[in-house]
Amino acid sequence: MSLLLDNPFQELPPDRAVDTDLFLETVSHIPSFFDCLGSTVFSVIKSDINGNITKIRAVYLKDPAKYVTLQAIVEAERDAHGAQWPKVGATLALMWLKRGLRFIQILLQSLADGERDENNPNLIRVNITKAYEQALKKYHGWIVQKIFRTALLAAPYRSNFLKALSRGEEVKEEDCLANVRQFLVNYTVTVDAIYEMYTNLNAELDYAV
Ligand code: CIS
Repeated sequence: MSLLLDNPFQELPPDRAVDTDLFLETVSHIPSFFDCLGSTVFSVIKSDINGNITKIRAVYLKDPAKYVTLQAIVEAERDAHGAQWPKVGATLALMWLKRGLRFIQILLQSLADGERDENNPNLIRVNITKAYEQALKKYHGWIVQKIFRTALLAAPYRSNFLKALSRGEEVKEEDCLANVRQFLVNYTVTVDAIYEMYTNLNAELDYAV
């Protein structure tokens, strides 16, 4: 069975509001995936994503009825924090988490679209580099860009990556990519909705770390 389809994102309602509890439950399955990638460099990324999720969950649990959507959290923090906002609390954690989610979206879409380095068809560096350049690079100074280059060298082979997405089972590449495409439908809509919310609320920042 596909790891992705075991933990699918749900279809959004017509107003495209993202349910906080469902969102947190779904993204909580992402960090453990890094353990199958086989290099300690991924533990830095795992811990960053875990930290984001933990921070958003801590705010949500203070008042689940009030924070039923992600937008309710971001708006409540805007009203509570004045000039510090949006570089604060769950608003900041979600700002970074959505960038990691966009990275995953572009990487998976690129694989599903069959983009590959014809000279090295079993490498996924072209797909990873595309995702990095579009989702993260502009938010990274040279030290973090160096971590990226190290992670790129430690990236799994395409065949091993697809196998990990299939829970270690031998699944035909076409079947695995079909699962990826199915997973991407609601996933992409959700990530787009979070980006749109940040734009509409003027909550996006472009500083680099
Ligand atoms: C397959 C190989 C992939 C290679 C990936 C290379 C990626 C790029 C490497 C960049 C290194 C990043 C190291 C961390 C940098 C952080 O400094 C930076 C800024 O952090 C933020 C905090 O998050 O800083 C803020 C202050 O300025 C705050 O401290 C904030 O924390 S807060 O607010 O919570 O306190 N962070 C980043 O730049 C984000 C980096 C995200 C990188 C995401 C990379 C994802 C790679 C995924 C590869 C695997 C894809 C597999 C696809 C799906 C698997 C899912 C399986 C489970 C299914 C679940 C269903 C959903």
